[in-house]
Amino acid sequence: MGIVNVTPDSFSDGGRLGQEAILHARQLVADGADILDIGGESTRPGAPSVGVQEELDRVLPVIDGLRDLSVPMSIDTFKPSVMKAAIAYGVQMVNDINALQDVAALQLVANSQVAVCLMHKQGDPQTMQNQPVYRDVVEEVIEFLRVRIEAAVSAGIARERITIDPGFGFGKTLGHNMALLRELPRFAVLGVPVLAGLSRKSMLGELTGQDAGHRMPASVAAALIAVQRGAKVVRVHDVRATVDAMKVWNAINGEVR
Ligand code: HH2
Repeated sequence: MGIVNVTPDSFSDGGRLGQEAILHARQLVADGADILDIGGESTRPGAPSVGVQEELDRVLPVIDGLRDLSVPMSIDTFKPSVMKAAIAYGVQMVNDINALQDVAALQLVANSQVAVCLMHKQGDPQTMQNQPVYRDVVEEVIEFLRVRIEAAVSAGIARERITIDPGFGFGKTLGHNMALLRELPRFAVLGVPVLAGLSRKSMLGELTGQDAGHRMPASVAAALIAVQRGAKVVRVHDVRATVDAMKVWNAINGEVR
């Protein structure tokens, strides 16, 4: 899943709007992305919130400009009205960092045919990194996602439409993030595909000492570890480098003899 941030302020790649975002998205597909995740609001820790109209003005022209591509598009938003407009424009997936906890979002997705990614977070982007506390982070995140899957299924969303995400960096310390990555295979108990978003995140900065612009090698390593531990989708900025790493992983797993 290639990240298309149509924002002025995303933590590592903000500043591409309109036509520039469209060209960037096309490059990600040429690089091997199977899904494009389009977002119009940064959710980095402390990010200011964006109004609905502004978010729509950012993402809809980009979705429209990519309609001819064969890869499915996902809308990265927690706002029901943005989901609704993006679905009308043809996106095939809703990526909700709020895991459809807003009833309007739940109903909207239930009344559509689109896929959905349910992500865990503790708190809100403005404050989530202040002091995240868990009794047992892996158990609590699995339990949260189990409840959200059940809520989605009860609302009429078939299990086959659901992907889950532990939400790396969303209200988690380095220790919490490492525990989740280490124990990612445990998420298989939920019976739906796992998506992992580790790309350029501050946990990788903490481990390597690199700023967001220099975290590509660490991001590729993290994506590979996530896939080795069962992730079916990795949400990344550096598509070509990640695809190359996956080719090596696939070869060693028997695709090349
Ligand atoms: N991370 C970000 C945004 N959306 N969605 C899912 N499902 N999983 C994630 O880990 C995830 C996400 C934050 O990263 P990014 O889009 O690179 O930055 P920003 O929020 O600053 O635009």
